[in-house]
Amino acid sequence: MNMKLDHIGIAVKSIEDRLHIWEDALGLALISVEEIKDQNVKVAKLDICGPHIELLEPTSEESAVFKFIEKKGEGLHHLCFQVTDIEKALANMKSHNVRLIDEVPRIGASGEKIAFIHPKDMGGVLIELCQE
Ligand code: CMX
Repeated sequence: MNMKLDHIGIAVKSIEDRLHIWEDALGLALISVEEIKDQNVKVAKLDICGPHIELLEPTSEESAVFKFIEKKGEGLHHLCFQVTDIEKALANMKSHNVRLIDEVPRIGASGEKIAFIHPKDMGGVLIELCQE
């Protein structure tokens, strides 16, 4: 299946407090900072030549990222892979008994199709699939 890394999501308590490490100390270029209301997160995108890093700051206690930080602390939250046929990719995972968080793709912030796969069936790593 045709698949490439789209982004790496990293949970942070505060983008303002953490951005300088990634931008100034590591030297990554900041692409944008935006709020994704339906996911209750603020996202800072940093360029890594192709894929990007997303710093994810929870904007409410309802946020999956807030819960994650409460339980595990800041750190790697998810990997997102770009696929050419998201429905086919989800059907393939289901046929391998992998638990889907989204049985049907939803529409992401930039209008792309996205779906999350449960970390418990992925060796503890939350996976997002996206299709432009
Ligand atoms: N990576 C690895 N494990 C994770 C995880 C993550 N990101 N999030 C939760 N887990 C683990 C928890 O540690 C917990 O494990 P234990 O049972 O061993 O304690 C288990 O999964 C269940 O977690 P929970 O805290 O009880 O939370 P829920 O079951 O309510 O929700 C999940 C977990 C993954 C289904 C939910 O977070 C979800 O639907 N995530 C997808 C959406 C999302 O993460 N959105 C934020 C990012 C949005 C963006 O990038 O735009």
